[in-house]
Amino acid sequence: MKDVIAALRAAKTVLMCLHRQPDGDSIGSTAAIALALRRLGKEVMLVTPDPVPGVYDLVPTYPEYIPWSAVKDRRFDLVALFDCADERRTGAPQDLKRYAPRVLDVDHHATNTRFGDVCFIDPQAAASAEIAARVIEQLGVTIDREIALALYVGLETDTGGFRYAATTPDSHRLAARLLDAGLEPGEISQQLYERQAVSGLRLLGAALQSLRVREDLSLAYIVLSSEDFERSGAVAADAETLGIVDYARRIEGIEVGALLRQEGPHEVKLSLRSKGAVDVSHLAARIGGGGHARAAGATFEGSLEEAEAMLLALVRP
Ligand SMILES: [Mn+2]
Repeated sequence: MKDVIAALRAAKTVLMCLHRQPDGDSIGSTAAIALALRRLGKEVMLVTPDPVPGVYDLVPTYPEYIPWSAVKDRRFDLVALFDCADERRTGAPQDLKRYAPRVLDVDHHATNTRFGDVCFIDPQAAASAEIAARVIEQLGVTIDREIALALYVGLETDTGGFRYAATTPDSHRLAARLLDAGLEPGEISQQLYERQAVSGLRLLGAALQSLRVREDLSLAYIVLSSEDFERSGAVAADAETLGIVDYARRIEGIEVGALLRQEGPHEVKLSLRSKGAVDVSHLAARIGGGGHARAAGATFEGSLEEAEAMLLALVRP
């Protein structure tokens, strides 16, 4: 942690990047650090490999994200990544070293590849936002309402509203401190969860229709094809914000829930969720993915049918 603080203190210009298909924790932890660094007079640029879903427009830095193409040949003192498990997840068109002499990698994914020059990985943290809060404190920056809001979005979404097993007393203590900074939890959940587009619910309908249950494998899975997205009018990020894969895990007697989502004619995204008995990060790692023990993912090259066969082979003991 001392090295993390030193790296951030030494940098005057910082490039911060979200991970692919950015979620609340990627956006929230990165935004909080960016705001804190600006309070210290530093220049921070925010880049994203994929569009930031509109549901996160409550995060103060929401209007600022630029694509990698807009970074061009700019050089910075530091590239800082929070919640990004490996370098490929940044979607950077060039090696990160082309943008800055040093790369900082702060994360809570146990499968983090430690690709930075300075790394701080704490798999005990329920969200990268928890680590970001510690970093901000050690930087000596007060957690004001704006920073608190960014951290809360990361913490609330990555803990599934403080329901997931990774949630600790520290998560709740941090939440309490963030609320003390003037946040209204009811208002935030309404903005995050009660502004649903009809297209998303139609996608959920298609998802539930496709649900397949394999009791022999303690597996339930959902299959979403490109046509399901076209017909519903929903986009890939909707599957994430709706927590579609969680519906598969909810079933009694099922240990592993999965979602197969077609990205293109030859690409399928696999999301895995476990109740705890199976470490799905190990399963995902076997096909080049990663994540946490109870939530992991991977990208599969092939058709939906091939992906389905792969999934069944993967969970078969
Ligand atoms: Mn996270």
